[in-house]
Amino acid sequence: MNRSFRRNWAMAGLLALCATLPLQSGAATRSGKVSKEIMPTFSAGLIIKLSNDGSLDPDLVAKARQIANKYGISLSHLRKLARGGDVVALDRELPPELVRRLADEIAKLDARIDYVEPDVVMVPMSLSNDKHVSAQWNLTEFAGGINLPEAWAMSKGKDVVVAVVDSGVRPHIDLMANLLPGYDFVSNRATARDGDGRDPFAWDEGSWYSAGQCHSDQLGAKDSLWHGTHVAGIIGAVSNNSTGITGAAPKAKILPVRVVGRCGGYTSDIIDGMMWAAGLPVAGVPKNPHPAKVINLSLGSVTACSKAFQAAVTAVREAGAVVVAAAGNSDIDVARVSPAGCQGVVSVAASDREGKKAYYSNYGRRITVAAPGGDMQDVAENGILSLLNSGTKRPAGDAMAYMQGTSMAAPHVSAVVALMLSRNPNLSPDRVQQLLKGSARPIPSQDCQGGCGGGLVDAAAAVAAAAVAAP
Ligand SMILES: [Ca+2]
Ligand SMILES: [Ca+2]
Repeated sequence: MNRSFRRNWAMAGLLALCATLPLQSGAATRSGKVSKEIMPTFSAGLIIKLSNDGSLDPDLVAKARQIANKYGISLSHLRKLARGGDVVALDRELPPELVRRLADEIAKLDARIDYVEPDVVMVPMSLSNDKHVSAQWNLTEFAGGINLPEAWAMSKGKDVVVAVVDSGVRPHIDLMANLLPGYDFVSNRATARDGDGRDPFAWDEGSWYSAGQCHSDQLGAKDSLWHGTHVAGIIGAVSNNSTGITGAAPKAKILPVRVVGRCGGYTSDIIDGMMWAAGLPVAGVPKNPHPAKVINLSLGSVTACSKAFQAAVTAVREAGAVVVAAAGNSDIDVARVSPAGCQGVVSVAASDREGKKAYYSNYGRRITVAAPGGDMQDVAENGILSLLNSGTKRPAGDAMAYMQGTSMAAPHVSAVVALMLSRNPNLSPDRVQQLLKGSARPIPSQDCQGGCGGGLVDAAAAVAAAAVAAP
C-alpha cells in the first residue's frame, strides 16, 4: 500500500462504525457487531397501471383522491412511469398495511385498472464501514476470493458499460478515469439534496439524516454512506495507477445512475433509472448514449417482487442488459425480497472470508451465486475494502473504507459479468445467468443453509466458460 493510500485511510476513520441500513430491530450492539435487519417498507406513493397501458384520466385520479382523503391522506398525480403505469404521490410516508389497504381500494375503482402497488422505498444493502487497512482478500484469496487474477489474463471488462443504480458517486481519483456521465433520477427535491429533481449530474450529495427524519429509521441519525462510490469502486476502481485499490473489472466503464437520496429511493425512480440505464426511453430525460450491458442494484426492500418492478426487469433484459441484485441482509429467504427475488435477476448472496455464507446474508432457491460481502464481526479487514468519501454529511475528500453486506457482494458479480461480456459480447442475459451458476464453486450445504445457488462465483471459470459459449 502506498503512502497516499494510508493518508486517505486516516480520513476514512472519521466514519465511525455504524449500521448503515435503517434498522427495524437492533442496531450496532458493540464494536464490530451489526445485527441482521428486517427492513421496513414505507411508501409515499402508488404505482397505478391500466390494462391497456393508457394514462390515468383526471376523473380516475379524482376518485382515487377521494379514497385517500377518507384516510386523511392527500394524493396527487406525479408522472407517467417509463415502463407502463403512473405514479401518484401521497403527502407522507405510510406504513405497509395502510398503503396496501389504500392500493386495494383504488384497484377496485375501475375495471380498466390492471394493478395498484405501493411505491416502496428501497434502501442500500450494506451494513457497515470501519477502520484499518489490509488487502483485497475478496479478489485473490484461495478460501473466500473469487479467482480474479486468472480471469484478468483473459478479460478485464474492456468497453462493457456497468450501470451502478445507487446513491450516485463522488469523483474519487481512483474512479474518475472509468466514469461515464450518468443521470440523477431522484425526483423528490427534499431527499435529493441538490435543490432539484431529475438532472444530468449523478453526484452523491450525501445520504445523512437526523433522528426522526426518515420513517425507516425514526430514532437513529446517520452519517452519509457514500454507498454508490463504494459499490462503483468494487466494480471499476482504476488499476495500476499507484493509488487505492483495483476494481474487479478494471477496464469496464461505470455509468452512475442516482436513485437513492436521504432515506432511500422510491421504486418508481429506480424503475425509470434502470430503463434509462439500458438505453430505453424515459419521458423528460435525454436518451442514454452509453447503454449498460450490466445493471447493478445493491438495494432493495423486504417486499415480494412487484408487478411494476418485474415488468421493468423484463424490459431491460429484452434490451440485452443483465440485472444483478443484492439478496439482502436479513438472513431470510430471498423470495421475500425485491428486486433480488424478481424473475430473471442474477441474485447474489454474500460470503465471508472463509467462503461460507455471511451471517446476515439472505439465501434460498432464487439465489444465483454468492460473492464476497464480508463479515466484520471480528475485524474490519474481513469486510470489503473500496472507495469512499471522508465527509460525514456534505462531501469532502477521497477516502477508503471497509463495508460489509450483500451490497458489496452484488458488484463482484456485476464485474464478473462485465469480464464475461467483454470476452463474448453475444451472450444473452439467460446464458450469462446459466454460466455464472454452472461455473461457481459449490458451497457445502452446512456452510449455506437455505441455499447459495451455484455457490461462490469463480471469475476465471466464468470467463473461460463464456469464451466458448453459444449466445
Ligand atoms: Ca437532482
Ligand atoms: Ca487504483
